[in-house]
Amino acid sequence: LSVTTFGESHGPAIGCVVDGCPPGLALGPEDFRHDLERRATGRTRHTSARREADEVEILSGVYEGVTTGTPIALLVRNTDARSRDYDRIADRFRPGHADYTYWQKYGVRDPRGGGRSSARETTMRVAAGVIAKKWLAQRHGVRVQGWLSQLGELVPAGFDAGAIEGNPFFWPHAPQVPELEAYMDALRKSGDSVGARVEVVAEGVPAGWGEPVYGKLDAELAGALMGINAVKGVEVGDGFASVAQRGTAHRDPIGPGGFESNHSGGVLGGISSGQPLRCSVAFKPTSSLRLPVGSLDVEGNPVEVVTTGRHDPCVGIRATPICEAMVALVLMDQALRHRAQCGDVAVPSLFNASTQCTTP
Ligand code: EPS
Repeated sequence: LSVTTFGESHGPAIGCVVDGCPPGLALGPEDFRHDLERRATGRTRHTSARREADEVEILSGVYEGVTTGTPIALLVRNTDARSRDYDRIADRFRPGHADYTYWQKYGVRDPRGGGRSSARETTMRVAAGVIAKKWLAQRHGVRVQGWLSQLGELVPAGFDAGAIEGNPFFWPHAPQVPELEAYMDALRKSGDSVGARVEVVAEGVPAGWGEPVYGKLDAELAGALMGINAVKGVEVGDGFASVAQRGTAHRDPIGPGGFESNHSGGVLGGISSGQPLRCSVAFKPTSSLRLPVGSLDVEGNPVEVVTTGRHDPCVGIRATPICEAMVALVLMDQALRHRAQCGDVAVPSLFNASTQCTTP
């Protein structure tokens, strides 16, 4: 499976091409609505006020409601771009932002908004991920669910999977939502931004997906998640907490019913173990701020940068569906690769229970 996206935040449209999806998967524009709404700006006061319709047009790869096996091209037209927000910074670089490195690399400045480095691009990752989620669910019973596991210094005081979709933060503990609202209101008023952490779990992944050396499942997940705008860290399983653990604590004992804990995060030796797959993703604070900061302009003159416009005070708030999409795309790719190489191999399960331990 391969995925690429195209388009700029302030161009006429953004899109993606998903190549390698098997034929026969039912797919229509309505399939994309739910996840694109979950990611979209302008739906609550806690994200950017830009209001995009985010309506998907299927340009190719689908005939009479099913995928044909040919490349699937999806298009979303930009309907609410406002480039005047960027006039004041068209010749200068926002500290912490990609506009400096794009300039150093290409020597061309597209002053219409964030261009390719804008979080707008993640719309198409989510759209592509919808295809992978649907295929994984139908073909393998795999379910991918994410949630916000940290907002600035706030962490969930409890966990209820049923609460995640009931609030705009994807927060798993409903009683804390008013506290999060107040936190975001104060942050927005201050003009500053904050980072966040997103957790993603994929349940129902069978043992055996992933390559053992190059193309390890965890390496592919890390690469895919790290490729999302503003991501600064990815963990699989216990991740960096493993540093302070003993082997006796980290290893997951195996009993007749399966693994008795899940510190590995569902990957051993680059191959899925059959346990829930667990990833954690760190998002940096948004760099487009109205609080002034020193920088240089394209000629090297010292300038002050103030970014006005419709920016997210915490881009991690709407990153949950993006992380889910990247996990789903990696899993679909690995499932297809596994089928190509090992489709004829049948190894019976050692375990006498079909359910696996889901907690660390
Ligand atoms: C973004 C800046 C804002 C956000 C945008 C991401 O848009 P604009 O370029 O119009 O100021 O609204 O996010 C989206 C439009 C989206 O759909 O995610 C940025 O600089 O990353």
